[in-house]
Amino acid sequence: MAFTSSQPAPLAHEAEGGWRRYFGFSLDHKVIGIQYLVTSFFFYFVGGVLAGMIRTELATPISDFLDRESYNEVLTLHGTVMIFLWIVPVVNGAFGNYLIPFYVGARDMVFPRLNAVAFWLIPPAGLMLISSYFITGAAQSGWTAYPPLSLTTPAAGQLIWIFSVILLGGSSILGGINFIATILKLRRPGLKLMQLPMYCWAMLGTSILVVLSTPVLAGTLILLAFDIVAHTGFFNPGLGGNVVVYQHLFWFYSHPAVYIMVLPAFGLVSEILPVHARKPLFGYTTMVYSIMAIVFLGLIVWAHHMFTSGTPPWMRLFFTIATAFIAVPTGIKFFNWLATLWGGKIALNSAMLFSCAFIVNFVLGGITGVALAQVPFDVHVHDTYFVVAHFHYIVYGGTVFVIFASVYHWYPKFTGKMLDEKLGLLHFVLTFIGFNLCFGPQHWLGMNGMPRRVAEYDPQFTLLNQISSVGALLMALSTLPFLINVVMSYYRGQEAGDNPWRALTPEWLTSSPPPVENWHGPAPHVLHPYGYGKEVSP
Ligand code: HEM
Ligand SMILES: [Cu+2]
Repeated sequence: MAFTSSQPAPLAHEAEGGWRRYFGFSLDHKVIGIQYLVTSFFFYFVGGVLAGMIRTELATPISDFLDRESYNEVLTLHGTVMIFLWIVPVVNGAFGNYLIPFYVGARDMVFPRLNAVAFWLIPPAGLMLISSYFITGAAQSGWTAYPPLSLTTPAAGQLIWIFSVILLGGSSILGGINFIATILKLRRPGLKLMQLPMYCWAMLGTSILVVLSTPVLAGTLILLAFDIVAHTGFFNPGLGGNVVVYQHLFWFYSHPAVYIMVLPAFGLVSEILPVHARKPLFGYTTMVYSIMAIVFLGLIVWAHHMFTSGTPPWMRLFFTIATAFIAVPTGIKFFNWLATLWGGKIALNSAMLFSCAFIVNFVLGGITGVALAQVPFDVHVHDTYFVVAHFHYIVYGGTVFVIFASVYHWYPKFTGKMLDEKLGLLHFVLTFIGFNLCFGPQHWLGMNGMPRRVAEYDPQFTLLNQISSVGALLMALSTLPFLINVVMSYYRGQEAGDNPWRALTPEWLTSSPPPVENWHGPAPHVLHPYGYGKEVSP
């Protein structure tokens, strides 16, 4: 393997395949990126239907639409699908595979076959997980699978869940290795790390987290499987095991996992804002250091999820302080984005609207996060709807908004067609209102004591739950203009041309969609990916 320059990847046979390539074992990073994108959107809709079932159940205080067991299954599937089959693959696999080779000036990822294998682990894992609901009954212990619950609920569904999550984790690790190697080793000669577009740094940081933490999850789940199948008792107090050990191991992965879901989104939004504000990305160097600080701190804050698990006082103190520290690099990035917008020639198109809404939602989710890191407050709202509100502001208000912004931004590159801006605006308005209606009231529900993960609740919580369910309905409706837009524009959309946004990053300096070898000639040497408003040529 030539590690030094833009290697001519084994692409020769790719050119002939046409649309069939998208259904087979393609080695082209762009095809794999789109395969990830479409697959994860499919699972997003599955997860959305499950969310709709949860919200329908919660529209009334009694358990009428779903019985308790089914509610637990639906809840577990919703969380698992949304995390492992939607957010993680879409922000890493889809955009990472499509964009990273362009950004480093290469013609493909460094390990194209590994790349394809990583993708092809996802559909069987996802289908297996979903089908467990219909065949054996799905897992019921939530996406966290805490023992002893995961040891006492029906074993078949739990084991299928474990197997699927391990496959998905494996996919993520293979992808992470590929991103690290590609960014570090496949840059075109002369391109320095500090000249890379910010998404590369975000993906480098994220992939370091993936490679360090995902194996811990896989190992933990293997131990859990042994406990279920062979009664080994690692986590079973009845057999001398320790449930808190499981929590430590689980959160050693799952706190970094929130950064695995949100750092790439930071990277994507850092690409989108400068283009549509016609300004350079503010504070490039501080952005890079912030990402790396988040990676480091992200690995040492996990026990803030365990303040009610009998953690000793010194541990509570350490994890509170470490968590508060994370707010610093995150705040730096937030102010950098604002400064990027400040005084810019802002085009208020769909990509920009979703990006700005991301900033707003994410700040709200960040503030409730810092609040949750304070032990007295966390002890009060732990396992209540406040937590549900907090993380949906991060994962939905943050990451999902950026995913939509990214689709509006890169669709012209993927397809050669523009998306319709009117439908985009409708999609944005419905999503923004629906999202805030759905998750805003949950802060109050949580502070007033409504526990999460239950199908029934005290009737005093009815009104706010109904508002929340109406919000969810609006969110469901909001996907209609989006879907119509994506399909219609593909056939009837306005031609995009190569570079409709007059952007400077390398994926725009080629045709739309790009040729198999990414550029017709040599890769462009982009030294100033954010040189907007200045007298520089890319
Ligand atoms: C499409 C809009 C969405 C709606 C209406 C929705 C709604 C819900 C509801 C009502 C719960 C149950 C809370 C509880 O009882 O603990 C829940 C849980 C959860 N949701 Fe969502 N959600 C949505 C999107 C997402 C997304 C995009 C993610 C991405 C990561 C996500 C991740 C989770 C997780 C991790 C849980 C916890 C599951 C568990 O406790 O095992 N949700 N969601
Ligand atoms: Cu955390």
